[in-house]
Amino acid sequence: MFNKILIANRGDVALRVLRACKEMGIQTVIVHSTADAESMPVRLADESVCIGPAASSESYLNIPSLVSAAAITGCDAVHPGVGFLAENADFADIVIAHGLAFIGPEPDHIRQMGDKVQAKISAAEAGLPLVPGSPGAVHTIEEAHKLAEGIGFPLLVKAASGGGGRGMKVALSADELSVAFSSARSEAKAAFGDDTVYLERYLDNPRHIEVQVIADSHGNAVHLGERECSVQRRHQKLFEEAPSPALTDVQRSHIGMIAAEATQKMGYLGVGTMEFLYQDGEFFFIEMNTRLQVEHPITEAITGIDLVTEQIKIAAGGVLPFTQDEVTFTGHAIECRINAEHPETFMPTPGKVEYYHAAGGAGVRVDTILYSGYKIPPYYDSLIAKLIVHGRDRDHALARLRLALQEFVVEPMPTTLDLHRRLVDADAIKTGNYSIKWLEQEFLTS
Ligand code: MV4
Repeated sequence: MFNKILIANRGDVALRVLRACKEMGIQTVIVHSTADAESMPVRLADESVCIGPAASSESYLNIPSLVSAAAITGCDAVHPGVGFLAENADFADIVIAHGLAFIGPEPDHIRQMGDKVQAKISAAEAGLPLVPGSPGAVHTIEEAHKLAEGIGFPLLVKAASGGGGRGMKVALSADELSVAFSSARSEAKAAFGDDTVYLERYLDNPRHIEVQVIADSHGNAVHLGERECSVQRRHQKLFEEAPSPALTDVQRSHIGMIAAEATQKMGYLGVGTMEFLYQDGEFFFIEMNTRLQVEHPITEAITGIDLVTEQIKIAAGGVLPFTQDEVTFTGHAIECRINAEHPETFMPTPGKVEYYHAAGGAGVRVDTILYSGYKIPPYYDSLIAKLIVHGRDRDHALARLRLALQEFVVEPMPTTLDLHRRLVDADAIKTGNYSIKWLEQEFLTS
């Protein structure tokens, strides 16, 4: 096992990883920017290293500073957390080249899944169902028109380096294809420095359902069920639940099984998430995330498995301590992302928290770095707390969520707590009958 881990992140996820390390008796080093010097993970870690100024590009994304911090403190492993460099294959390569373990998948898997065209090719080889589309990258408009005849309209032009919706354009008919193709390419070039695009049939009203997988370096791979992540705004998830209210138990074990088999065939290592669109009873693989996810606690709640301690054990060469048959699913879990954002305009609301009170009680988990007096910096994403509830079934989880949201206080700034308080009483949430369009096109417009 590792002696000392460098936590290359900030915020609630840095604290999440820190707690896992402490529980395992592993020494911790936290890095931080000047803006985060007073943060809770910095106070709680065994050691801390200031790696640069507030701007992420000069601190949390500064690879030489991070690797130097690991070297001078004598770490033997690096945990990248969520976001920042967690899916940067070059960072993983450099960490490994410096004799440190990277707590995550192998760099080649990160690289492969970062290229969405490659990701689809390996997913198909591993037996996952794809959205019908171009067999690979599409380089010319003539090629696009030819392929589009077979795919049909409406279709999407997507950036190979994309994700998060950037560089994605809809073409409703053949006369819109040229404009969609060239604007997707130029947007992709500007955002990612890569103008490679591919085509997919456009699904007009899908759900976003993702499957958590985990694999060790001894050939064992299992799935830990799915998460329903359709409640989102501008590709930012706000509310996630597990299991998905849309699936039957048969569909659930089917998609889980094929995801676990694919993970094993790929020789994947560590935790990962396979993202699917689900529409009219069918699953379509779209992307794979090669990192821990923000919403991992809902999977932890229903499985009782600690994803971060498992991640660390796997990176140290450990064997998965459970088989697929030993993974059991209990009850229902929901996560609300509480952001320092105005609940209607979604403008960030950084500043000093004068008063903080967390919800509590049975089945309630709060992952946060908040404390009364904490100054929410304006430089980073606005997630300030994750509220996770677990109940015996979906109605029980919703009842616990409603109560927890009543108890939760963050003052004086507006936060998305108020949005969640309205959300829990929405009909579509009560029934579980929503798609990726529901929040933006129905809930937020009413
Ligand atoms: C799609 C789609 C419909 N049809 N692909 C958006 C981000 C990227 N990760 C994939 N995305 C989508 N791909 C096909 N063929 C609709 C979306 C999409 C979406 C997907 C998941 C969660 C929220 C979304 C919001 C808008 C569009």
